[in-house]
Amino acid sequence: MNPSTAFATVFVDELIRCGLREVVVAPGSRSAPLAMALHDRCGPDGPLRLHVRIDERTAAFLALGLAKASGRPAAVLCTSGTAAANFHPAVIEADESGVPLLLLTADRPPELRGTGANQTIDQFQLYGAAVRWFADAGVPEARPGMNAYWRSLACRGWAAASGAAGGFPGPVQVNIPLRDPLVPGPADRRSAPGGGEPPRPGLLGDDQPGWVESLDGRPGGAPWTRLAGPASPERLGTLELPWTERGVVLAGDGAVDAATLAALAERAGWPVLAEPSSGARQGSAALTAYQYLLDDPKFTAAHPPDLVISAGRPGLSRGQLGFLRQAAGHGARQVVLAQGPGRWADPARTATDLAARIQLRGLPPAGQPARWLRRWQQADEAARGALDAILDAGPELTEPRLARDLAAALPDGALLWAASSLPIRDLDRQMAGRAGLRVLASRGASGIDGLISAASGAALAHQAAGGGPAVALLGDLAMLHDAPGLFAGPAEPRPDLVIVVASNDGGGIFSTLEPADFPDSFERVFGTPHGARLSALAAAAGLPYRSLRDPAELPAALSGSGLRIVEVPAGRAEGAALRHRLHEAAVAAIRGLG
Ligand SMILES: Cc1ncc(C[n+]2csc(CCOP(=O)(O)OP(=O)(O)O)c2C)c(N)n1
Ligand SMILES: [Mg+2]
Repeated sequence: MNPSTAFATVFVDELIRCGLREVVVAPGSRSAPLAMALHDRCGPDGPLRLHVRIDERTAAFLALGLAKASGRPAAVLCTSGTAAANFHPAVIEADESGVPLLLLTADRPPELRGTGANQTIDQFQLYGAAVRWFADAGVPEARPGMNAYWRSLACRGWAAASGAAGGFPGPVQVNIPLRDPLVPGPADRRSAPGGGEPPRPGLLGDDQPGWVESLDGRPGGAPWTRLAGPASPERLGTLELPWTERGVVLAGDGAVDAATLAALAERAGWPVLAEPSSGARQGSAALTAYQYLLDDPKFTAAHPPDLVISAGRPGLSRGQLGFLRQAAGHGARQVVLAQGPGRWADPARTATDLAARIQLRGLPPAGQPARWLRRWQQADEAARGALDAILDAGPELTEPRLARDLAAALPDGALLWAASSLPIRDLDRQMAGRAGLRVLASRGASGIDGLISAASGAALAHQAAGGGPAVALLGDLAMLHDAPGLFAGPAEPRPDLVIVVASNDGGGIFSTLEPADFPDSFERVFGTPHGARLSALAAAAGLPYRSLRDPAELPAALSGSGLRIVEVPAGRAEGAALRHRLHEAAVAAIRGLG
């Protein structure tokens, strides 16, 4: 067996022993040994599920979605050169949001580097500090000791990406220089069971032609380095707090143990201000219009908390950050719950305490009226009533209404992927709290890139684990940004995913921001109308498409199976005007309570 094939076969086998199940491959020649080894281990009964994509940026975001929804590392493989650089946006998102990714970048051997050799760039620590761990594997060689090296290398990469050895999960790059030959030789093919298949450790036993040592892994399919039982990486402890009436829970993306936190808030009588992708927007204390409450300085001045518990990374709106600062000004204690080892969010630098979790002392007897919570809830209900009256008045499926109705229409067990820009914000302002819906978003770096792919990956993993239907709510620029994410070959696993596009011919969010006051530059530089026909894009990808305007037809539009596109036409200026009207009406309703 040649060294490149031996390495790839052993390395893939070891990653499988660690727990690898989902792998994405983008085509190339230098990566051939790994691509073939991965392909060899997938199939109806094989341990791996393989996904092939042309564009490495798409491939990496697909892996990100797979890893995010499954909670276990997904691997993505590319060839040398700019291919590896195209992983970078997903690497940054994975770093910021703690998603375990294994980046396998094939490289040219050292003698070809720095010589102007074809498709050769500097791949050493290509992603800088965005990875948890980087290893340059070295060119595989046929000498004793390599089996232990390759297998322990795979285990280290797995441990660093998954966080199983104690760190915060995230991306890991293993750079793999490979020398020709890059495909199995005739002898390898002949010797393998079944004739044409490449050899496989454990199947071959002693039959490893020309190799210098056994390439077998540990007996019984065990990994080379077994990690001791459930990880207990937290050094941070539980913070014991005396109960106080005026507490507030603020939950952002990446909140840990969100359901427990929501239940605790309910018991403590504290309103829950939870972003859609926090997972904490559930239970009777979760508000649906909290952003409008935070928009109203009169309401926030009249309701200063003396304790704020924040989880995940809040920061979807200026209102949340203003609220944190205002609470700090009143001397409120602010307890931040860490997202994981070494990772916590404190965007307003107002944290007074950091803890893994909290425990409350002196809770009032259950069933006692929670006056503080009631006041927040009454304001929330008043705002909701005013908002719904406006949303329901017109015949059109406006963007805010689409967000509200979509989140309500999906069955329990469904997954909703929310794009950056207005989709996640419309959901945040309009979505009713509910426990059965899983809302995911790329909030680490809040990019509008890779979202079709990330949503596809998340849907694939969600459904592989028995989850229900999936929907992605995307803006039209986000859709165009990741158009390659629509294209997958006939052999590729397809998610059951509806891509619902809020289609306002440009960046609608900018119409709600300061640049909108500069009409000279606004439309071309910020609005960025493109006039793209999404129906034609869908046709190019061979995907079902429909346009949707009537709110009553939303459930029917979501029906079907496979990957499909639903376009909801909208206007940017009209959207901004509607959002302003919603704000005014909600604040008036809150103030109307006296
Ligand atoms: C990769 C990337 N490029 C640029 C931005 C800046 N940006 C934020 S929102 C936005 C407009 C998004 O437009 P669209 O997806 O149509 O959503 P809409 O604002 O219309 O809801 C842009 C360009 C970003 N977040 N990420
Ligand atoms: Mg748009």
